Amino acid sequence: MHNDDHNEGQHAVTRRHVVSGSLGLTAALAAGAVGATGTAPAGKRPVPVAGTFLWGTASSAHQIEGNNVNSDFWLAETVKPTLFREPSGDACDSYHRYEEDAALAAGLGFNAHRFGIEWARIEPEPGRFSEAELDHYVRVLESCHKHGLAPMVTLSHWTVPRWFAARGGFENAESPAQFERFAKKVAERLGPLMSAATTFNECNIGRLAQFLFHLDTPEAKAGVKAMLDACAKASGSDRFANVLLGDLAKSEANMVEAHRRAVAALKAGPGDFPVGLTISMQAIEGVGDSNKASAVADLLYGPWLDAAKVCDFVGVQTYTRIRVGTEGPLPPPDGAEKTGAGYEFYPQAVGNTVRFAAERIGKPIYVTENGIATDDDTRRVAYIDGALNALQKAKADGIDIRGYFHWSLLDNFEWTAGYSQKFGLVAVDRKTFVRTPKPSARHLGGIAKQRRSL
Ligand code: IFM
Repeated sequence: MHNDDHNEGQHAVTRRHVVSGSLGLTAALAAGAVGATGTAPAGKRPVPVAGTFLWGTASSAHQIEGNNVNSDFWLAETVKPTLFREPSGDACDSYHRYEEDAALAAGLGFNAHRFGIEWARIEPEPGRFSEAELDHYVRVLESCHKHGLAPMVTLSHWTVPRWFAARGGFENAESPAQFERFAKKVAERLGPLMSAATTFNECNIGRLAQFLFHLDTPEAKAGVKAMLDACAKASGSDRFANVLLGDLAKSEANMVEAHRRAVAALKAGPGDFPVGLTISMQAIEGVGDSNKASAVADLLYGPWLDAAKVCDFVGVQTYTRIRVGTEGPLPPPDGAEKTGAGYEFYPQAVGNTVRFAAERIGKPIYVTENGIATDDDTRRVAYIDGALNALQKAKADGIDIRGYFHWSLLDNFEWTAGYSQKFGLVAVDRKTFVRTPKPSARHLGGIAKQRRSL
């Protein structure tokens, strides 16, 4: 998310801004959890997490795996014109280095691991599932168990298979059934190995993108259209649609239905784990009398607060605050520190959002993302301390917070901003993929090791 729109004059949007910085478990699997091929061997079972506070890091498949060539985003990154600063390419090569990542996270002190599985790999053609890719994710899940990490799996973190986008994505009336088919397969093959799952990551991202990036301006619309037209042409489609940049009037009801069906599919499968929905929630602070804060909240969440009520938990994802005056959103206060993503450094925001989620949704809460883009790791440490402090206060006030996942373990592909924004606790060499923990990694990992809870 970029609030420098405000600094550049109201509603200015640069091509780079559009997607970047989006603002951007229960039950342990029972002791007899089974893998795809039978009973999971001892030492490879999901760690028991019932009553355990989860400390982890969060990531998505596309942002770390690399070479997600069958996805809509890969295409969008490589067509001309594109809004992306650079393509994702090899990303962090986590497709091959997942074991190293799990060992690293566990060694730092975490007991949980949030990551995505990639639909574009698992179902490369409509209705054709890749057993080899499902096996790959079995191995990823088993490596979590081996290292004592409870895996929390995201089914859909924005990327979709190209064929799905070419058929109109979630604007297509058949999309809920298509997503359900995928969710059923995942539940069957991977469910027994999961400690928790979520359907959509930041289900309200389309709303956030339109609102904060002012996608209704002619300039922004033209940039998005040119890129999506190029994707459509490259895939022989006349209705190529993207989750973030599509027409919400056509897609949102289908996404809500897809979510509802996916929750049911995951619950009906052989696994036994809680299912949630993650929502991008920034602290919305009203400034002055008759401010429009509550109208802005309605606009940003739409149907999703209700949609989360069918879940076992809600994933709160917070990075900053949005101040709202009588005319709408305001820029950060004069002199406010900004993060590398251009918005206000405001770690205490997550204290507000967990309270909001508790009040409006009423389900147990996991903070499934929280973090900062910065080249100055001391600011990441300060951000972590500010956020945890705010969460401790919320917990003391009775808010049911069950885990904290920091975004992100690794410096990774930050959508249209490419590799320019560093959200990682761990640096990644872009050529060798060597991982180097930053002091913040030891700081948060040390807290996770020492504390049973917040
Ligand atoms: O990188 C993103 C992630 O994909 C979704 N939430 C916000 C993060 C940081 O911008």
